[in-house]
Amino acid sequence: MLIKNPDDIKSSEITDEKHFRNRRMFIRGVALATTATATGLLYRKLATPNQPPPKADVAQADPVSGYLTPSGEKATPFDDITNYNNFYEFSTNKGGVAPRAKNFVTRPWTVEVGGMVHKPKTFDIDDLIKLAPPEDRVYRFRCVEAWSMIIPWLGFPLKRLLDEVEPMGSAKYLAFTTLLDPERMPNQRGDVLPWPYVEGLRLDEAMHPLTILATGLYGKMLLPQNGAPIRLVVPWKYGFKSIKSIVKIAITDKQPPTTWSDAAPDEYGFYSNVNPEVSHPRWSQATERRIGEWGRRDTLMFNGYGDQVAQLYTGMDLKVNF
Ligand SMILES: Nc1nc2c(c(=O)[nH]1)N[C@H]1C(S)=C(S)[C@@H](COP(=O)(O)O)O[C@H]1N2
Ligand SMILES: [Mo]
Repeated sequence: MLIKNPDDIKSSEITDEKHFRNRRMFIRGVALATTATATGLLYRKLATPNQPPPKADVAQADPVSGYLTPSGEKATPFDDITNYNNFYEFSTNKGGVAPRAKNFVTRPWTVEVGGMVHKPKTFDIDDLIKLAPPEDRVYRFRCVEAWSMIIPWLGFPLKRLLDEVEPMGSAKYLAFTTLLDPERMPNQRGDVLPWPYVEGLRLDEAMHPLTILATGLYGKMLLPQNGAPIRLVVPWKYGFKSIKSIVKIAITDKQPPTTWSDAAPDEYGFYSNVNPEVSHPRWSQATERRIGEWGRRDTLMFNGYGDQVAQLYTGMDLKVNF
């Protein structure tokens, strides 16, 4: 994200994309040549390396075409969502995350929720999933690097977890932390970013019904590259707010630090709402490249979720609070 100049970004994206397209074509070819059952098996195989069998294996009408946004946009293919990733703990190369994260072990796993709450609690991931069974949510996803996807998440509203721990009246923010374990996340031995990765939300943003904790996609458990076993999804914000492999959520009354705004405060703000009118200092945010499509689309204010979320920012100057 920040280490490259715009020209490098272009050339590396092109290289990336070439490999990634070839691979996609290959997988498409295989999928076309096999039956629906075999395709199902392929997904099952992809979804379970070194993990227990998917518990959230919700049957879906058609894993390839059955997922649409309410406005009818088709989900990005599974293979794209699981092979074009940002997850710097494993690799800074989008095509390199999936192979490097393949053997990441996500059980046992706990999420510690504390700070300014009446009932602090450490949740075992599987208890959490039982408590808040994930449901399908097909969301637009927009990375700050100006590409986008449509992702059929399996997740539950973050509010459900907050209701369990009962935030105090004076609480205002949430601070999220990713696992810190250089043995399991090899890039944490280097210093491309300060570790662990951290993110934050205002409490009202966290309570919004569109804000979810995702535990799967395409009806299957999350693969490591997408942030297994649990990651945040805030569809009206740039992708880096969607912190992966969360181990801790602290409720506080102070705006928490966030990894990208600490690393480059002029480039990444705390709010990071998708906003076509506020450019990144090194590139425009007015358009986006939808993965799997040719050409570019206009980026929508709040990533198209303005009707639902604009009121959270009434009276705020979004050019200052970017
Ligand atoms: N812990 C952690 N979370 C992270 C990142 C990361 O490097 N580390 N990258 C972020 C960025 S920049 C994006 S765009 C999304 C990418 O999610 P995806 O690879 O599942 O599409 O994850 C976000 N969450
Ligand atoms: Mo991103």
